[in-house]
Amino acid sequence: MTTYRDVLQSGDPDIFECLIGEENRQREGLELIPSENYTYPEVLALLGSVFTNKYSEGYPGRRYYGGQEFTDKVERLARDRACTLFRADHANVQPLSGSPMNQAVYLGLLEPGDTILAMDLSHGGHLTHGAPVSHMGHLFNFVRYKTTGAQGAIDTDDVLRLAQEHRPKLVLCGYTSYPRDFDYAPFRAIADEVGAYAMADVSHVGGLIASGVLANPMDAGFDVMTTTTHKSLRGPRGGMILCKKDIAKKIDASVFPGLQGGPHMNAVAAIAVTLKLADTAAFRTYAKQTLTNAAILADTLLAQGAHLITGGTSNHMLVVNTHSWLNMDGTAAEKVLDRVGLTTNKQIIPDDPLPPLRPSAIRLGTPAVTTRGMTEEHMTEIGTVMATALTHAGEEKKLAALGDQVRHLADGFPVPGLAARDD
Ligand code: DSN
Repeated sequence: MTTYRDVLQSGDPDIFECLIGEENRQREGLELIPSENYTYPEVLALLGSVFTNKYSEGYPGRRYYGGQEFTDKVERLARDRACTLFRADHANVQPLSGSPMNQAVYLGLLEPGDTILAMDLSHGGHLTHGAPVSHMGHLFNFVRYKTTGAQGAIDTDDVLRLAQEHRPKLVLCGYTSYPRDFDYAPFRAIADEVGAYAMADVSHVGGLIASGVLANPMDAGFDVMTTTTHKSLRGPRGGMILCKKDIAKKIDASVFPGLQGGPHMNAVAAIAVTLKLADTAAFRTYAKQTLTNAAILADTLLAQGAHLITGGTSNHMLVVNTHSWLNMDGTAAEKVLDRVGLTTNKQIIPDDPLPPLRPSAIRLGTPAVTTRGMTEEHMTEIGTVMATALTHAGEEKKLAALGDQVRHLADGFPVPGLAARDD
């Protein structure tokens, strides 16, 4: 029987070759970028399903195109499952990904020029949290709070002082590179003090919150929470907005027709399945193991002399300052680790003295290797390989041996949905 892969192989051998190359890269290496994961076979199937053929502008029961019998059902299931899992009144599952998701919240709740109090980019905030190079950074007046001290704590008295001085309309918790958890209640109180909305962007930790191993901002009375669906939640690329009832209409109108046209229903169907799978004992075990693995990886690296931003981790992520540790910038470190099959990303650190394309650190995370079934002993091995590679960066023979070791380790833990090599 001819398969889609056969058709692709003969019809577009260039792209087919890239697909095979990427499959082998994922199979043979280990993914340690904290925002990446290996999704479920069911998600892969739905992303490549006929739901991609369908336009569904509008919302269930109120669409601008016919033929919505199944898409309506899919979107309702996704919304209901999201509300149950995150204890929210309302969910919008249409954002195409993380940036439009956050943009839709700002544009739906605020007026251009309004002030937003958010985490500084180099201290862990995301581009959409007001980086000057982003459109949102021009459209709104972002005021930034920073982490303090070697432990990277957030001084909420200082955040309150900034809020009283600048009177933000929205107070935002959330990060893309911060290896600690937020204490949400003080942020809710600060927002109340100045009459602002309290928003959390939990994109990195959505899966850890869904499973109950990290705190849920909705339990602290936040108005709105955003999360991407492809990081610790392990679903397709996409975004979700969870909110209280009183702002649900504003949020929905802001996503469609305010910012987007038709949602990608293949992704919405895949999000629905992801949310069902996140509400299981197996996923809660996975989330717990993700945190344990991060702690063990941190301990292993610290024992090898590594410098970790904030001194360790309380979530799924680590930031290793290779510049202060080994006088090696994050770009060079990323390349050395790529050479041995460990995929990481270069990372700026708080008030980084180095430029963004050659920053001081690398960022690591355990969601993906935990999905492959790895546990404590494997984190010890990975951390040791990593430290050995970084401290023997110029020694090609050593790096080749470490590369073999990583391939051997990866071989024992298949990527979900990816068959073993057949050559
Ligand atoms: N790219 C995501 C991350 O790596 O954290 C944020 O957009």
